[in-house]
Amino acid sequence: MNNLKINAVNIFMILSSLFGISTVLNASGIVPVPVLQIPGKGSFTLNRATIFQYSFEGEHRENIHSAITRHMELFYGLKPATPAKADRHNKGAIWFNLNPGSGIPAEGYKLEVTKDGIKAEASTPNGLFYAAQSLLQLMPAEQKSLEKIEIQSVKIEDEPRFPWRGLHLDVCRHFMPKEFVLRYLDYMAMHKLNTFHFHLTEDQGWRIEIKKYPRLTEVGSKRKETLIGRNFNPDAKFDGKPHGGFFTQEDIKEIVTYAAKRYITVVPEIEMPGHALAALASYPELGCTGGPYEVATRWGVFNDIMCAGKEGTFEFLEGVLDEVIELFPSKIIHIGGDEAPKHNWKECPLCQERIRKEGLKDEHELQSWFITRIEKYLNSKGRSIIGWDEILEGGLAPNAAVMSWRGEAGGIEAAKSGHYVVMSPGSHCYLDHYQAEPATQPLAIGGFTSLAKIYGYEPVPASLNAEEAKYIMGAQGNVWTEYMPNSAHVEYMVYPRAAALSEVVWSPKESRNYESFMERMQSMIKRYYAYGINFSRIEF
Ligand code: TNX
Repeated sequence: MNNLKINAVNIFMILSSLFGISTVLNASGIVPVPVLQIPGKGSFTLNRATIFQYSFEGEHRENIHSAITRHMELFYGLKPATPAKADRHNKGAIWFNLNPGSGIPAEGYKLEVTKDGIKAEASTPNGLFYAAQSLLQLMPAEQKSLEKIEIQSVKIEDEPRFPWRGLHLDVCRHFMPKEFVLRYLDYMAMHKLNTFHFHLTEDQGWRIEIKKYPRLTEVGSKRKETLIGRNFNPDAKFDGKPHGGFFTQEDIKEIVTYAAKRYITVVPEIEMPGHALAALASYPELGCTGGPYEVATRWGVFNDIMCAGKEGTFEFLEGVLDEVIELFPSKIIHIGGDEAPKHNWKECPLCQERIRKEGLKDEHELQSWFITRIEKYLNSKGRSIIGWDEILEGGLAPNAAVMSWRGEAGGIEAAKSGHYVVMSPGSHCYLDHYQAEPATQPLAIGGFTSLAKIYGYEPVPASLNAEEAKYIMGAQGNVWTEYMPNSAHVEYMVYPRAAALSEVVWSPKESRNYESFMERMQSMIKRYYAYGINFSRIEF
């Protein structure tokens, strides 16, 4: 993998100096920028008669071919013919060659366009899917009816820098319909993002049907009203309107299948022990005080969390997780772990008894014990856990990965102790933060993460040595929806910033260049128009 990268980067450098950097960087308008692109002479003409051939059949062929068909129909009203099987490239054809022995790294691909045809090669279907995404970006970005499409000759060699290229969505603070989640996945695929972090449970709403615990959705998926304006405004008013919604297990299956066809892993997050008021409102016996509790109507951090002393809490969580792992094939399950105030645990006789019995030092160690117990359970089912960086407090569960959000310190500590890490620091990766001067923007939670700032993010901290750096699985953009009441608003906050993130996690560090990115984004923006994405026009 590294060899290919080093060679590719070297060739890239040589070409850059020969032709002037922008010629090479913009050989095509592809975002995220590929590892290597060598422009060729002439072009290939694609028309209705062009045949798409594949070295393989079955569901992967269907996934790749239908991604191409959908795009070509929507953009040019040109529907490619039914795919055919071929073991070699035929003149005039577009050939997708799945070649496990090619030595191309997982998710990587080669793509060659000449006047005689197009060849894509990869060792995995994922790689061919990304070859197809790049090919679509070599086609005209404008949506207009076309009978033939000219594709400039080019040779591309490409592979992602990181295996975790994540985008998160909080469907709890504001529920988002299934149709939108599916579109969200489409846009991720277009940017070669491969991990969808689905934040499903919160204080303000429980959004996944669990058959064993029906009250989670009967009670926990609804709140009676929602705060208007900022959380910390003491005069804040409420809108008086009930808000609710949840995904049935059938919906979840549909989302997971849809994602898989786009080579996206859906990582579900079930929050524990904090951010759990909706669960407590449904089953008050899960809390230390026994309630009553109410699904939260304002934002923030709440003292009422799950009781760590009661066995019933673990019976409940195991019951929930049993259904979750049936629905989500992801090896990694997110167990939350953030923002769990220890106030109630300090007062609760059962939590205190647990601390004594288990020989724990304090409530932080109790949280660590809690998470480790859940980790053991999930490990026994063949899954592993990731949690927010608070799970480091009181000792990290032995096999846990860490999602570093309060800056990078948690991620650095975890990587240094041999734990896998996803970087998602609030400073650079929070897509709920303002993207421009707040006075010009709709209300947001705060912060400031411009397009250029996220583009400049470097997921591997300088303080890690090469060995430790291997534990950085990648980075992720987080989309908390306290101040995003609907899907149009989510799109406004996410695009084009997720495009900048895609280049951070996919492209070689050396190839990143903001000017080139902005130039290439001109084409991407045209695609956003065609797809009807409500992107932010601040920079465009
Ligand atoms: C902190 S990030 C939270 C979320 C909020 C977010 C708002 C994290 C692990 N916890 O519950 O929605 O800040 O930016």
